[in-house]
Amino acid sequence: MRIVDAEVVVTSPGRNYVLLKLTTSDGHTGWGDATLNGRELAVAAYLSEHVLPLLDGRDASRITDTWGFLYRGAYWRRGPVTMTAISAVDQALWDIKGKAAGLPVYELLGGRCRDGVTVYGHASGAGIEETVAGVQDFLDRGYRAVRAQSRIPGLVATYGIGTGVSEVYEPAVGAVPMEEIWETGPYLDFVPRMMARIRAELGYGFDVLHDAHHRLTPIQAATLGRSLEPYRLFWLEDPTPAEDQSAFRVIRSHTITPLAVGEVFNSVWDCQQLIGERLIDYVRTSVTHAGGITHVRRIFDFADLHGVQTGAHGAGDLSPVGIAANLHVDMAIPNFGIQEYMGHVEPTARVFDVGYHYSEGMLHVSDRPGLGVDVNEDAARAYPYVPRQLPVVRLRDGSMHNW
Ligand code: EZ4
Ligand code: CO
Repeated sequence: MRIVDAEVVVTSPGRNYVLLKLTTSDGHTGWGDATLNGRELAVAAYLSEHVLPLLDGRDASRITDTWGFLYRGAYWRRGPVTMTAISAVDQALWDIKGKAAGLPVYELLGGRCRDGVTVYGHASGAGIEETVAGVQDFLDRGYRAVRAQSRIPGLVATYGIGTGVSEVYEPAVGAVPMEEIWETGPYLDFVPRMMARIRAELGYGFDVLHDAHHRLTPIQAATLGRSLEPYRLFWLEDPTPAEDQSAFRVIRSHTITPLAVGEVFNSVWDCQQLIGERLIDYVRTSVTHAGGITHVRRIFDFADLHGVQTGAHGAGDLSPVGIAANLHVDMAIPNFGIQEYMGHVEPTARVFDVGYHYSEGMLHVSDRPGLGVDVNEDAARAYPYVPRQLPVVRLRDGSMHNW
């Protein structure tokens, strides 16, 4: 089973997605997600200029060997662009292996450990009342875990807030990013009041999550974590910029609020200390950005050895192919915690034939062979790439901060 064709597909049905399609000599096709939000074309070029020429004629059944060939063979290791590109090849090869075997990928990973993948939804609002209503709306739709984000009074824009109730935020179209102003004081005052209202009005019979999106210092994060303890969060996500791993010793020594980190990580080396020292409770690496199923499985096994559970990134900037790849891993690992699920904007369904479905707080993978997501290439061509930028953040005095 040789790779005889490889193609990069860039499409923008509401958001930009980069996909890799591999075809084998015996007629199987495999799809991989190569989407890196805001830096899409770098991965597309890495693949088409540096990876695709190496794949021609390779044995498609040798997934781990191909992973090592691309990782070690580049000499320049790690980094989001490299690891997203390797991931796309890895996903496509797992998709092919499943199709060749006539089995869904989770069967090849050891079979199902659970009935479905518990997901959390994204509630947001222009203030506390709207956010409480947004959480209630998710509970009404069967979710048992909801992330709550609200606009902060006094701040013009806040991370995670769409234009209407629980509408997901979308990156701005154009070559120049939007600039937002951030103030930590009002945020630290607001979030505990929001969580108090959520618990007072909706009770403790569901899980609530929150994403601080890298905005705090370690001691501010410790302060927030401690003030949220009465509301028993499922997790506080990304309280500080995640590359500073020892910062989490400070946070951890002050609060019992569970911590989740890692959507921006692309290898096990990014979270070696966080997991090895048990400084976090959930690791958020995704198949798409952390080297594919082959590498994410190793991260999640390493986490399991240290009592850390998984909570893979699943925002709308991951294509349905990448989400499906995460779901197959989620089904097959013992230390699954939760899966992020934002869904996709409407035109996405015209490009992707998505095998998984949502029901009663869970996503269910399909039993189609492989990853179970197909791509309509004619439809994909109808949505050409649109430059989009994630926002950037400054403090009141004009200095740069973290979005
Ligand atoms: O900001 O995926 O927890 N989810 C998140 C996401 C990220 C985007 C960045 O591309 O933090 O909303
Ligand atoms: Co996040």
